[in-house]
Amino acid sequence: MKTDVAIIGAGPSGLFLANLLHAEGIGVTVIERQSKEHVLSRIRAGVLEVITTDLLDRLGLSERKDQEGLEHGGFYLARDEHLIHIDLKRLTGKCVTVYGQTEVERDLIDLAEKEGVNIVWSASDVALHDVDGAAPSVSFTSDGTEQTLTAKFIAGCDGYHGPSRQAIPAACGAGFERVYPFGWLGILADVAPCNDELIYASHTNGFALASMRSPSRSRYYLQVPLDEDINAWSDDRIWDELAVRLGAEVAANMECGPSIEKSIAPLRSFVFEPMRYGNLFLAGDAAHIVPPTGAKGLNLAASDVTYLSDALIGYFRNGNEAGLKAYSEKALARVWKSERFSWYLTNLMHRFPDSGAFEKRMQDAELDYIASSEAAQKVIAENYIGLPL
Ligand code: RFL
Ligand code: PHB
Repeated sequence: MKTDVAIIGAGPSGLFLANLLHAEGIGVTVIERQSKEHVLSRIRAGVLEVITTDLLDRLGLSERKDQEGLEHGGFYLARDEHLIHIDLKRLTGKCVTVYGQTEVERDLIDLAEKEGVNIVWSASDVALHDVDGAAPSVSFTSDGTEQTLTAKFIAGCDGYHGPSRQAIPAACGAGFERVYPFGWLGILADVAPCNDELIYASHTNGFALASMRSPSRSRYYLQVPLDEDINAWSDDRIWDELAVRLGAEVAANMECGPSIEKSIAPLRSFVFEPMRYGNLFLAGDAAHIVPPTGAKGLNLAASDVTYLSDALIGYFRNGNEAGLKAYSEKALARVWKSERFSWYLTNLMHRFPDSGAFEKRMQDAELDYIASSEAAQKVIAENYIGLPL
């Protein structure tokens, strides 16, 4: 098998890239480890920046997003009972869109299937070969048959644990990492959201987030210790703890109900530099991870893929390699700023097990400052709606 660009991974990075390149007549094959059903059952990000909704619009995928997505002109930071409104619309002129990653992936898969993009689901033993040579290839097993796909370029869109980044020799790159001493317990339930905008709450017991997927589906998170057993958290215990951390006023509007999904995700900041090795280009979580506090993970995948698709289109249209040469530096400049914001918001809003009274007062002072300063609110707002490409 032969193609122009072999794409490893059918998450948002791989699916966006495949559709953008295919629309320009560039040959792509996507190789995904999981089944389509599994990919469409994963509950992940929920907040889209304008650059991400723009990408959906560019692919002609506006309809369902415009109908079902919720435009949010602001969100709240909460400390104990006190709410600080960050008015995104007034401070930046822009909104974010609440539309789940699962829906984004469903739209991208439907489009790919309609347009005849080749996606190999449930591929095993995926391995990269000769990525810095003249004939890069990807080998994999599909339906019990070993296959090899040769390509001009390989796009590593296979997330943090995928094989692409591992194919780069240790001497040719470096990872920068911070692992946080806690995770987020997430719960999805078919109940009306407690508020019309998201609430990020800092509480002595730990962080909590009230989010949503639709007017009848809510998504909540609780900071929990890293080694927490999910079985220790019955639905009732989760609702009780959310009520405590979100405060009485918010809790009065909180509807409780049976969970549809419940899981614990660890929090990590990670960046790998550079995002290119030979003919291999990394995009999305394969190259970087952010803690979810700033809602940046999916949006960074969208910015990487915007840069990478432009660069590949430039190459295949007129042999221009300038975009490919600039890709890593350009993508990393935006990645590091989103890393900084996600790290900042995580530090501001969570309880750290080794922090004492001094650190707590620093967090309180910062939240007080944000509450009283339009300049501070604007800094948060312009990072939250997403920095320009
Ligand atoms: P993805 O979505 O992880 O997709 C990578 C794809 O590669 C496949 N893969 C392989 N394919 C072939 N061969 C192999 N050996 C492979 N190994 C892996 C995987 O099956 C998968 O389909 O990366 P991508 O496309 O870069 O997209 C990034 C986003 O998914 C990610 O940044 C966000 O979802 C992060 N994230 C969140 N971000 C937010 O902004 N807000 C959130 O609330 C939020 N919650 C989350 C999250 C990530 C989570 N993960 C990864 C466990 C919650 C969770 C649980
Ligand atoms: C979500 O709805 O899953 C969500 C929203 C905002 C975040 C993180 C997760 O910062």
